Amino acid sequence: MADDRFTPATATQPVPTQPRHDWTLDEVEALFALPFMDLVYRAASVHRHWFDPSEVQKSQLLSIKTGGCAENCGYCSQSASFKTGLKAEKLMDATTVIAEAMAAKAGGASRFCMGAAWRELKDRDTPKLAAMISGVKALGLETCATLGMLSADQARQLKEAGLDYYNHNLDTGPDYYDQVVTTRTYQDRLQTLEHVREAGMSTCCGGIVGMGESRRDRAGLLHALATLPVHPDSLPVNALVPVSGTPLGEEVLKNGEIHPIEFVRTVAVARLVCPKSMVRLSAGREGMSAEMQALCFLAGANSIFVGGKLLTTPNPEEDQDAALFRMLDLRPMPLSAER
Ligand code: SAM
Ligand code: DTB
Ligand code: SF4
Repeated sequence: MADDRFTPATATQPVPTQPRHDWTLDEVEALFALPFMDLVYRAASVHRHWFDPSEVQKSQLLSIKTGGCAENCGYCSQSASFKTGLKAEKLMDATTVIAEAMAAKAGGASRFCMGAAWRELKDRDTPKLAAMISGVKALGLETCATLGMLSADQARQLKEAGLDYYNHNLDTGPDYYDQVVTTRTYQDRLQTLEHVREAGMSTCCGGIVGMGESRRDRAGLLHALATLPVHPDSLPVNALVPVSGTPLGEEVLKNGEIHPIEFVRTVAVARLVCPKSMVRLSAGREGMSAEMQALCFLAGANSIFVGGKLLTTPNPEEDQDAALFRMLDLRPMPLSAER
């Protein structure tokens, strides 16, 4: 009897798995335009070449300094330029931060990220940051911080204190960037990333989807990331959390959010163009169905932020994520020391 199985074209062509740095913007946009099933199939194939698809890293965030920020990022609850009703708070003590990190570890997090609403780190705050970082590192957690722009020297000091990753996002594609923020340039961001790499730290760099940008802009963001001298070790894909009072949040509240399938496409393309990066399904999970998150994990996302709060906005509660992990047979990625 003849074999009448259907063999899709994607199953007969090998999916390239090796990292590349010579992507063109058109090539990245062409990935977005693949038939959805082919795109997810390819991304899932690349994902399982480099990672165990059943493991998802749990990362916990803490806002160590909240609000009153001098930048005008049009999505952000913490910018002093917008009335969002957020109460500003000063920099936390190292002991409080370390106690929070212990609780995060007890809850199963293997990574702890400290975020401050600063345009840039000030030298006078660096010793306090160093004390926090070394205390968190001593717990055996992977350490990450996001403190705005860094000088080369500050980056070295943070590395010396035990900082593994520095998060500094490009946020969007270069052509849409001036619709998002005007107080910091794309070049400023690239320079901080260079300082982070030069200091020997891993980079965590991604952006936000659903700010009214076009698909070409989303491709522009991923193209910018995939053509960096070193791919980001960690690539957060945030879905805009619309905050009332912010210009971009108000737009989304009026015009509606990005379609979930387009978001999944973005995750899949991120996996394809930066195959070895940890792709983080970051802000915006609170509004995502379990099915949408499952598609994101299938398409290559392998990290989430856990705990009921991100920096200032809500995130799914622990029991909800525990149920999600059970439902999808996912395991939390162990601490690197336990791997
Ligand atoms: N102030 C530092 C900076 O921006 O460099 C660090 C903190 S900032 C909150 C870190 C990142 O969170 C931003 O670059 C942005 O990508 C993301 N983010 C902030 N507000 C968001 C929102 N409402 N929705 C989605 N992502 C958001
Ligand atoms: C990133 O790209 N996403 C996280 C982390 N880096 C610091 C932050 C998301 C913040 C979401 C908005 C808020 O809670 O204020
Ligand atoms: Fe400040 Fe960061 Fe918010 Fe921009 S994203 S306003 S830099 S806290």
